[in-house]
Amino acid sequence: SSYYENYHSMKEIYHWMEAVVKVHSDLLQKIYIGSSYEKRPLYVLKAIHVRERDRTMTTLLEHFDFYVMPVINVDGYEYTWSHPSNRLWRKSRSSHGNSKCIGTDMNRNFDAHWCGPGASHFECQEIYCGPYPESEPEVKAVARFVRDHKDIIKAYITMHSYSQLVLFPYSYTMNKSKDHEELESLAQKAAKAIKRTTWKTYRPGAGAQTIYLAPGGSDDWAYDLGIKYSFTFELRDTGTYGFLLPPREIKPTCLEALSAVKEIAQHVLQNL
Ligand code: 0X9
Ligand code: ZN
Repeated sequence: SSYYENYHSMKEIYHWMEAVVKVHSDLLQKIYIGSSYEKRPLYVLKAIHVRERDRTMTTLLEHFDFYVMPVINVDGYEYTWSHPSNRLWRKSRSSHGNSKCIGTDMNRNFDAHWCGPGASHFECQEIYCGPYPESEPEVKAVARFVRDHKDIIKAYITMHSYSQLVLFPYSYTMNKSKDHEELESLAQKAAKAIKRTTWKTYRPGAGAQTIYLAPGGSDDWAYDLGIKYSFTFELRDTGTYGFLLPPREIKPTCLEALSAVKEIAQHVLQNL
């Protein structure tokens, strides 16, 4: 089975990034945006507009560059491989002060109502917000990259698992954002695109109203920075395998996620 039908170690992912930018040097660039707590490099891939076979992709790539960061939590991800009994490790691998527990929840560490209700100040919790906003070098690197490009970034999408949801701001408050209606209808369109692609059902909704209050997330932070089209995809499945999705489901999950990304990009293009 192919590369895209399996999970890979960090080492393999680094080699893959190196290889794809080499093979597709005319359409891909690898951008170094910083390093992790354990000093691993953090990369963003930039897809440059070129002629494509797929008609909608061609149109979209004519108008937009796509920046993709395959892995933000490089240390945590590596740890799930080197310590297989911790396959479900969520947090970073940083240690602050003299705490007996390791790791900060990166999706509670952005500067968006940081550490309000739905996050924890306690280091041993899975939703530990860290000692201060952007305390994690990985979060700081992403925030800096997005901040530095905020005038050219038209949409921000962060991929998580699991639950099959298309979420939009806010997650830090139950209140609706000022773009609630537009984002809700766009999330609905994205979910419909997924349905057409693989027949899977994804539910659209504002984060706090749909799942739970969760401050310090990258989507809310990007939205408040002025990036209106900000989404979190919670990918497959709905609980049968949960975080341990079988490799055979990776490819269809990518296909349906891509169809949702295209739907969002087309909407952005119509509303430039
Ligand atoms: O809780 C989270 O960070 C996300 N769910 S997960 O199970 N993948 O951890 C949901 C994120 C929704 N958006 C924000 N909380 N901002
Ligand atoms: Zn997540």
